Amino acid sequence: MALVFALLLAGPPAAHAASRDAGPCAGQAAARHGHIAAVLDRRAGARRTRGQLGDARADRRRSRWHARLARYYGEQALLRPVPRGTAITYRTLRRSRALRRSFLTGFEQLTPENEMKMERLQPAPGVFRFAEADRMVRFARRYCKRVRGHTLVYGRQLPRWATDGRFGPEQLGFEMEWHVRTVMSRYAGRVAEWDVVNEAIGPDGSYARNVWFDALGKRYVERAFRAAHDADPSARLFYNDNGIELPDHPHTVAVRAMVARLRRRGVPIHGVGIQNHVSTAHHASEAQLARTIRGFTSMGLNVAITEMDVKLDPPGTRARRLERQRLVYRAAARACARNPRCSSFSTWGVGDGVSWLGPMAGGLLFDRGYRRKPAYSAVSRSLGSPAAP
Ligand code: 9MR
Repeated sequence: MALVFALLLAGPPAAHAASRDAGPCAGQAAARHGHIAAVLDRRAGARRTRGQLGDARADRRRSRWHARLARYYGEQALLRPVPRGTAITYRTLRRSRALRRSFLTGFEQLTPENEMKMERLQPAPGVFRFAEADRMVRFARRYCKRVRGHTLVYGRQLPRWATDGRFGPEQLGFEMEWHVRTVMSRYAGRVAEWDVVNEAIGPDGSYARNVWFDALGKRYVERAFRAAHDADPSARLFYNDNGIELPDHPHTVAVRAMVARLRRRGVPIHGVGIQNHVSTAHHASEAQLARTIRGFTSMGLNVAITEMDVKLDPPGTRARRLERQRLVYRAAARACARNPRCSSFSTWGVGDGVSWLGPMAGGLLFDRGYRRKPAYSAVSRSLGSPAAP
């Protein structure tokens, strides 16, 4: 307990502080935190001198206070080295009280699953619809949860006007930058981290064909990042991709080469999101994922695990498959937690009933009835537990 308290007071090591900030209520909570700690320190000091309270008891007392304060502000991130995140859709957030409860108690970060994609935010040229995204951001901030913005430039989930050929390459480039600027300016100061470009590279390592690449070539990636940084210079800007868990896979190698080139060119990119959609039969080991993460962090980038799910593959009883799933999740959480530049760990949905893979895939941390599965505590423990209440 004394050790936990000492660590809390000392705060995270410098590298962690750079990549793992404490979230939307950090200032407020930290001020209160500091004040209470000082009062308790004085009291404990006085008591100690009078010989009424031993060090261990004083520490236990202060630890309890810290935990209560953190709960009071919903600011688990202050105590938790790596925040846990999840994707949520607006529809389920509104409809399901069980989902809200699991989210509020089980996660520190929210990613709107579809509500910040271009087809939703800009259904007609110049016509922006922010209502649902706004409500999700407000909801998250009310409970001191961070928001990961997802995603500004993506080859899918595009409005018809962007793909029907009515705009030539030059106009499309302008529209892309205008979209990035408009969305980022709206959420500046409220959404600290964005997937600026999503899935620009294909499984064979070449650039994915999409409307942006076809119109602008590979330079569209750089243009998107520069526009994003202009609109909100304080935001952390990520490139996010699927299928890049294995360090030597052609896809991963190509993404590494792309972000290295962007860095050399002085493009403002701060991190890489590893989606990590895997299954109990096909997944990276802890050592492999750790090597992939290092491949990016050694360039000075942060990494986030952004969309993890672990589909339950046959064979075996449900219990056996859940155990295999627990180990896959634990390996990924450990690989992230052991690298100080791995800044968050997200699943793509709260519970199996709302997964994009359908209710039978069973890939998330909560089951269809929002009960915690074995993988839940493995992830939480691996990411670093908050002080016990
Ligand atoms: O979960 C999203 C699902 O509801 C959408 O129908 C789908 C459309 O492509 O996109 C899903 O989210 C994707 C994410 O935006 C990017 N990485 C892959 C995710 C799963 O397909």
